Amino acid sequence: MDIQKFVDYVHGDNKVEPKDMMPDDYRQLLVRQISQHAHSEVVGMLPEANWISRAPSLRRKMALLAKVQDEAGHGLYLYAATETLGNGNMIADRDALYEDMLAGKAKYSSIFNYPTLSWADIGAIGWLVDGAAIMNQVMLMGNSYGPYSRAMVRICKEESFHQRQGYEILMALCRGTKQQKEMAQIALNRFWWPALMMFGPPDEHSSNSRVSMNYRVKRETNDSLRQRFIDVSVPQAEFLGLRIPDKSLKWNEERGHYDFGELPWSEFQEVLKGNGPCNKKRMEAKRKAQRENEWVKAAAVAFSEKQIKEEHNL
Ligand code: BYC
Repeated sequence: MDIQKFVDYVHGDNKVEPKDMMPDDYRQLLVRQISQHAHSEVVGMLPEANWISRAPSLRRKMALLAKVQDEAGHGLYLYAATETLGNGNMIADRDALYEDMLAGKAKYSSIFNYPTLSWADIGAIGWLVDGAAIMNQVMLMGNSYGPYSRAMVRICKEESFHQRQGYEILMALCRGTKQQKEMAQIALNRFWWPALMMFGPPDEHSSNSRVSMNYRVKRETNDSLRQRFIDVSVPQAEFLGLRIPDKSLKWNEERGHYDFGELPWSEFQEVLKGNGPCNKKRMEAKRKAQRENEWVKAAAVAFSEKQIKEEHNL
């Protein structure tokens, strides 16, 4: 296959569809990234689900429940998009990919290995984690693979509701009692740096960026998205009356951006190795769900087989 022709095609803003010819490393890159993205959505349900039964009002509970359900839906669209890439050489089967994650062979976003210790954390997740996800996913709406790009359009619409519900939780806390505002500040202190690390390692250590940008999967680098996220988040924190926990944070008139401090990259590496605060707990919860819900899958398969037999008089 003529790789340069393919690269020119995607750089002309054309979409690649499942049955089109594509380079093997493009297919491989997409299976890796989209499946990791799907795993992030379904593991990402856990920290927030922790607070559904303890939400402070019926209204908050309904919104959180809907948000967590949305994340399951995002996982489904993304696993379905990944499956379109399977062929004789590439396994993209959802069960196999999921098993890889449970076995620690496939990654999911580092951010979901942090605990949710207070209700304010649910606000911080919506504001910062969904906010960072949107920043990345708006860029991914323009990625070259049709099914992934279309999944992103729908996901971004839902994520913007998630981001607002998180920010609104923090607005209520910041306008509440002194203790409530303190709780919001503590949540920001704990989630700020992990949220910035969602964008991935610095560009010089990003092993996949060069190929990804060449194939128009990524259209912007990790560092440029991180910078944009910081630039939009600082005034949002100021509006809440909260302080970003970074002594080096300063507006740089010349660059037209905020300067910021060094991220805790050794912590990021530890989380990726499985040594974050909740890595083990998250995988245990998913393995437990897999075991306990096995009968639901078996029942659904048995029922569909029975229906097929009846329909075809077998
Ligand atoms: N965490 O070469 P790089 C959500 C890995 S969920 C863990 O820059 P790439 C939500 C990376 O995989 C939204 N690993 O990689 C859900 C690579 O390792 P491998 C989640 C990370 O792919 C529920 C290595 O580090 N969003 O919104 O070019 C509730 C080198 O990195 C991370 C997505 O998944 C990380 N943070 O760029 C609430 C977006 N960062 O695979 C909210 C889709 C890097 O070579 N993914 N690594 O072994 C992407 O856009 C890209 O994969 C990344 C990384 C920007 C994350």
